[in-house]
Amino acid sequence: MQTRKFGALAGLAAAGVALGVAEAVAILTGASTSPLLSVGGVVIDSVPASVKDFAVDVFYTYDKLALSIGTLVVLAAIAAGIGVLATRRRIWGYTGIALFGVVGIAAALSRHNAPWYAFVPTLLGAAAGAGVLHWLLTHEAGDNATPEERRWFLRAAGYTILGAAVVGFAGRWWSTRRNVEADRAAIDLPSVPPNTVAPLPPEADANLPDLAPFVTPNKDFYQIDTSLVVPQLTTEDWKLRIFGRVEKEITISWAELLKRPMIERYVTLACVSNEVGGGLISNAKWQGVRVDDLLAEARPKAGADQVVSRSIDGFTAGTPTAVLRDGRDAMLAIAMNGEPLPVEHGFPVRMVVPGLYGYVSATKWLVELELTSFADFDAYWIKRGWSAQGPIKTESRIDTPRDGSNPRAGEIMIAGVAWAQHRGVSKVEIRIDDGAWQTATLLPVPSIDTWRQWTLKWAATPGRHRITVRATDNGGQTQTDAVAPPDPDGATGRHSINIDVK
Ligand SMILES: Nc1nc2c(c(=O)[nH]1)N[C@H]1C(S)=C(S)[C@@H](COP(=O)(O)O)O[C@H]1N2
Ligand SMILES: [Mo]
Repeated sequence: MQTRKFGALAGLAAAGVALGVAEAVAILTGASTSPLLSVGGVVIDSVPASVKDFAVDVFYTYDKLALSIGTLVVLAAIAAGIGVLATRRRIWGYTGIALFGVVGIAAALSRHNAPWYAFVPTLLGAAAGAGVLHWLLTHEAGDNATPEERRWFLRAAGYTILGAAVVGFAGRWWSTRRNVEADRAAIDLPSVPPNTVAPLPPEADANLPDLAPFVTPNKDFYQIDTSLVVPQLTTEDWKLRIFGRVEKEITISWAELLKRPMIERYVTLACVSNEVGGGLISNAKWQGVRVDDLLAEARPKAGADQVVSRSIDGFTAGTPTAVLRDGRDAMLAIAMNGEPLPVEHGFPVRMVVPGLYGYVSATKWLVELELTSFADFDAYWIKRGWSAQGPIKTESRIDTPRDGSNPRAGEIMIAGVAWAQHRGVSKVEIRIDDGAWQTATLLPVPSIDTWRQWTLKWAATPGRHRITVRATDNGGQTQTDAVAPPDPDGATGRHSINIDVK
């Protein structure tokens, strides 16, 4: 075997073992101490917002999978290079591993709430990697090796890489799923007093194929967050601290939260990154505790015009204190569509605020509410150039017929959703080609805080047609046709589709 190939394999084996050991140790010390996850987290937090939008656009919510795979490919290439160098001078190999170690340790220690022992997984991983490199290099099967030695080496390197990969991935999977799913399954949701339950009008859903259902099933609910693996927070470890510019600091445990009065509401969440016609919007029934009650107990001081909600992973959103206290159903949600919050959607507790985009309100894995001012603190996306104020814009979408489809001539149903959370949708209009705006039928809704389905029957004539939608909210504002991108405070424009009627 050529020395170069041998070196590359040895480098890969050393890196595989280093990562495998580090990930296995991180099972004990916590996901936040994993070098892979903390380096990934640093990358996510430091890429410019424009690149991140691009990633969201291109990979949708698979952006993090793409990031992980990309990282592994780059790591493998560097590891192979280090291995090759190590066959020339061994010290270069150890130096390469040490540099990786330093990067991993620096990243782990820099993470939000990093424990003092966050360096341990990387240190042990790097030591194991160096050991493997040493071992393989002293059993050098380079140019003057016998065929048996070569085969032995290939097999040793192969098994080492495979073993490390299996240990690493199995460990990561096991450690992220362990406690929390069992904890979640054991939860007995407190009942909601009947008079606080938001009734769902039976006719809210037209039940048309291709039309987004009025209530989005949890598994189909859009997901956006900055965490590489979803934070795992048990109800036992969870507590919420309300502090900052308040008269009375409050800390609440899970048991105490469950004892408080609960409400249940349908609220449609929307992401500011949603493009016109896009799918980063979903509707669910949330159960939780009113935020205004808690704030009233904490008594915000004068000038505390911003409530910063902070996640266990350090994400922050800044919400106007006035919005949280204006009587709308802002809540600390513990359940989504009748089950405890799915881990991806913020288990055990998240914020839900009707009328505001998620990036300024909907903090998942919530652990802190800090009363401060907009002048004093910029939350996660504000630091990256997005608007500090994020009211949801009045928008609408055509779901059926599908863009580019070929429906048969004759009567067809055009249908979609429209939203203007906390103002409510008062009218939806449809235009076929350059015709007049026709008023669509609005389906009933439980409140002004959800999206609203709409339908319009149309006698489709053969040929190409363009269908455009616009909504008007209860404030009398009609959705603008001025096209704007999502950055900095939400996309505008009108959704239209092209069809070819047969
Ligand atoms: N901890 C945490 N909470 C978060 C985010 C995040 O990155 N981290 N993203 C916010 C954004 S931008 C949106 S749009 C909503 C999405 O909530 P969902 O994933 O449950 O749909 O969560 C918000 N809460
Ligand atoms: Mo978002």
